[in-house]
Amino acid sequence: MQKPHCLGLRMRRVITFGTFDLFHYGHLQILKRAREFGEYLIVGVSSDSLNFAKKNRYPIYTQTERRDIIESIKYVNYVFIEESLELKRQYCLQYKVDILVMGDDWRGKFDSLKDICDVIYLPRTPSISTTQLIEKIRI
Ligand code: C2G
Repeated sequence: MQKPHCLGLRMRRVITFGTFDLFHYGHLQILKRAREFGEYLIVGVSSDSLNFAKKNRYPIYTQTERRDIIESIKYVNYVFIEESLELKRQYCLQYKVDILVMGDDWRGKFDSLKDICDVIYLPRTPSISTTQLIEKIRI
């Protein structure tokens, strides 16, 4: 069967963002489900400095390591480093995205982008987070 772009149909481009530190099952699930909304998935991996500014600590894995891990996931087509939370509109326009997907811990936060793309919040995978993993490893 021919792929949509061979038939002259434009692929639907999906974007999502995240830190993806200590990559875990919840991260895999959001990437898999985000990709199901289109044919091309773009991921913005937040920079180390953005994380430090937001949480006052650096991620366990560097942005290069986190980017390399995300790039190796089969659902992902393209990865870039997200330098600022304020640049979401610019990134969505730059990458010509049709749909922005985020976990529902971000519900409502990106509704202002609905004039340029669809905005979808998916339920988080229960009982797993980077913070919980760090706590478990510490014990
Ligand atoms: N996620 C999920 N289920 C979990 C944990 C995370 O669905 N159990 C989702 C989050 O909702 C998010 C994505 O995985 O959509 C990445 O999560 P984080 O790495 O925690 O990213 P975060 O620090 O929320 O993003 O512009 C956003 C920034 O890049 C920061």
